[in-house]
Amino acid sequence: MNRGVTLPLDSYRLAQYAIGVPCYICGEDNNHDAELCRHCYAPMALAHQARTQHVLPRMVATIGNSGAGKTVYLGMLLDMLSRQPERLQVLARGAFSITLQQVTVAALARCQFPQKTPNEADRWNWVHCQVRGSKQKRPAELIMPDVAGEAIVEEIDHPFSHRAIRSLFTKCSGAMLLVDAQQLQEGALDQDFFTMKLLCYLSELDEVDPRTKRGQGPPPWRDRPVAVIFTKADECERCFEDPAEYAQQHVPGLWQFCRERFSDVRYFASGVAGACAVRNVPYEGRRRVPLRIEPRGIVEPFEWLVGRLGDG
Ligand SMILES: Nc1nc2c(ncn2[C@@H]2O[C@H](COP(=O)(O)OP(=O)(O)OP(=O)(O)O)[C@@H](O)[C@H]2O)c(=O)[nH]1
Ligand SMILES: [Mg+2]
Ligand SMILES: [Zn+2]
Repeated sequence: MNRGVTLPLDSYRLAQYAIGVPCYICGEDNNHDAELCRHCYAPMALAHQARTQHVLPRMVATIGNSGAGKTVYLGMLLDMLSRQPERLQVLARGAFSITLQQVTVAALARCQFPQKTPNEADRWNWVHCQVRGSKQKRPAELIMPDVAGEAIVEEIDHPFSHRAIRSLFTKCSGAMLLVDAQQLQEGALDQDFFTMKLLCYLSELDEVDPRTKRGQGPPPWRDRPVAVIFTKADECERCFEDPAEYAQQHVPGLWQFCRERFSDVRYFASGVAGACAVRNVPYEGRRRVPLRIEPRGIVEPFEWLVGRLGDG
């Protein structure tokens, strides 16, 4: 004998999949329960968080060649700010926003530098935080990813190869451009070529972005604040004395380009290690390790940039 049973139909759940949730970074639609955007691999939490806020988060790009020191700088910056609330108050939004600080500090505490950022976009660390400067009335909502330098180079050489990077550069309100002072000291020209290519790429983005032409979105690149930061300045003290003069002498191409095409540029020097040594690591070869951590000039560039972004 068959007994009648009532089975609830869960088909209403499918309705949720009919409505796409746009990714905050690239703007493409995703399912409501996606963790990462299926187009650019940015965390979808950014889109969900942005929808619940009155002020739309703005993006700050940290740009630099592979090995320029982006991960070390950003991780250290977030760690210092979370411990010194009197200068800038920073509040992380979402647990994923703390991973970068955690990974960097854990490595430095073991007297190591963090691993190179993988080239795959789904493995990048994103930080979404609320920042309030001492002179600002309202806190700013900022999104700052730590992307791989190699991916930046690929996107510059082959536009549209990395969606997240292109969207980030198109939409960001300001940038921190990291230049490896240690390499400059050794006379390598890579940094100057990389930064000139990058600045060309950025200024061309304005020409292709219809929102800039219509006066929507962030201002054209020429008016966005750019903090040029000489990293690893602990290896070359002269950099701290006058970073602008150092730029003029060691990266003349960058200096000239910034003077002609960008109106809001300031030069800084920063260093995280007090002293470094070279260690032989099995199967890896020679690796630089920090002997002590003495952060200098870390907060100043970011403080300047947040001040330039204003309350808007
Ligand atoms: N002396 C000194 N060396 C540093 C400093 N910051 C970074 N380095 C060195 O630079 C290397 C690269 O630093 P990262 O922060 O991983 O560089 P990155 O820009 O994130 O590189 P990608 O992840 O490949 O894009 C480190 O492994 C260190 O050897 C610093 O403040 N001082
Ligand atoms: Mg990195
Ligand atoms: Zn996306």
